[in-house]
Amino acid sequence: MRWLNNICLLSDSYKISHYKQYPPGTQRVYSYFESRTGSVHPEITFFGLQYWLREYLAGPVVTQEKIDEADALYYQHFGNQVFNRQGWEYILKQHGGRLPVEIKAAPEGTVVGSSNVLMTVENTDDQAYWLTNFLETLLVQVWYPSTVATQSRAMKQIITNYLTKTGDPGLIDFKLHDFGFRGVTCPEQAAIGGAAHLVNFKGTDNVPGILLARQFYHESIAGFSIPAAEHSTITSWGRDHEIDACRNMLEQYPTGLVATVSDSYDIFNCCANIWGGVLKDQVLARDGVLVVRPDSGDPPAVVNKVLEILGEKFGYTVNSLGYKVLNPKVRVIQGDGIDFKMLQLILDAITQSGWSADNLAFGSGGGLLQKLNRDTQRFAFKCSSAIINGQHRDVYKQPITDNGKKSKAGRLKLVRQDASPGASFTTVPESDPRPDQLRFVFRNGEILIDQTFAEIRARATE
Ligand code: AOY
Repeated sequence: MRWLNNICLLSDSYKISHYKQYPPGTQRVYSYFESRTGSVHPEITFFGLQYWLREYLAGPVVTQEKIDEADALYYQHFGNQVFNRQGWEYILKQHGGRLPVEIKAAPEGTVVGSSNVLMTVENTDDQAYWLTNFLETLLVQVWYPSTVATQSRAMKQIITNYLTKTGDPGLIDFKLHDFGFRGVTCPEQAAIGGAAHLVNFKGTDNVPGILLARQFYHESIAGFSIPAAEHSTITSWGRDHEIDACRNMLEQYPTGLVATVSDSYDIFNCCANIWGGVLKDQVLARDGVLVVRPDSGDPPAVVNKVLEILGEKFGYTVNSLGYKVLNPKVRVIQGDGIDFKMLQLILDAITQSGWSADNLAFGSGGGLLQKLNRDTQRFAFKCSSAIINGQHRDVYKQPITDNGKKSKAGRLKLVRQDASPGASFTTVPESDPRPDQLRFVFRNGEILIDQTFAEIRARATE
């Protein structure tokens, strides 16, 4: 980030005041991050921490200029001297501006049942007891890539189920394409959410997602795309010239995959009389695949009808599973209205009509990157242990007004339930003899583990 790079200013305002609020003699604050029961998906794909560590927390991040800037800003913001200038100057002088905390985390790409510990944070210098939870605000933002990866993986499972039942599950990598760049709030969010989706898939139009995987996870090209039309490139030819726009697509891209949005005026006419009519021979002669994109109407009904028309015009075969597969020169992509629920409705509708899921790919924008929030998987960061005057203390909350908000107590580890490699995870006290699956990723300003996108992808498919 060219700005928003002063760590003293990257927290909620109230956290500035917290250093005075812990009990006297507080030396260590130990906190953990979890998804408190999956209200939507029961398993979390943990992803994105390495971006926050590298972009915001690694190296000497505190300078005298930043402290001075924060001191002045907070004086105005609170109308009082609330800022912990001494605390930050201590980090600058004693630690060269490096953050005296250590962070353990699940390996990225790990799929963990909800209500397990995913990360722990603890200060490494008694004077910096206040720093652990100061970092909550930034660190909890990992909820976003983790929720995108979780939701994208759930959609992958749905599509895979239908491919297995009606076609070829080997096609899964390109079955859910990221259309979401325009629908998110800023390029950084596009990058983070886009990379999270690429943990599970390889199709994307979200270029920043590729950039994040390249810059922070050593993957030179994590996602792929193809030439494709938008409405302007079709409608600018004029209402009576849709056919010329379509012909132009075939001529400009004589080989390979090419996608054309086909609902500018009448998707059914375009399928029957343009693609399957005047241009049919050209489509069949093409050395590649034409991907027809409907983009309006009730998705299950429209997709079904488009498959029927294309089947009638271009022909189809019946595969060994008994499902119809279109002539290999034509396929369909539905990118309008796709979220977790709609995916299921469309796949169910086409299966009922005897069409293999092989015929269809999906695009998803808002449903993939924006239709979610921190409560989708109920992510939270809470203190569970402290050392006060040399004494360890278990720390937790348990509100009578919502027992679901109860937090864990003590120092935690994440273990496999049993010795088998794919065994599910459970959270136990640190004293448990089983090996901790959390690994130290950060200590005193240093990043301790460099995870690659390839290993993260492999973990997410374990
Ligand atoms: N892209 C597959 C390649 C991408 C897109 C991007 C918003 C594509 C469309 C397509 O076929 O049709 C952002 C809407 C569509």
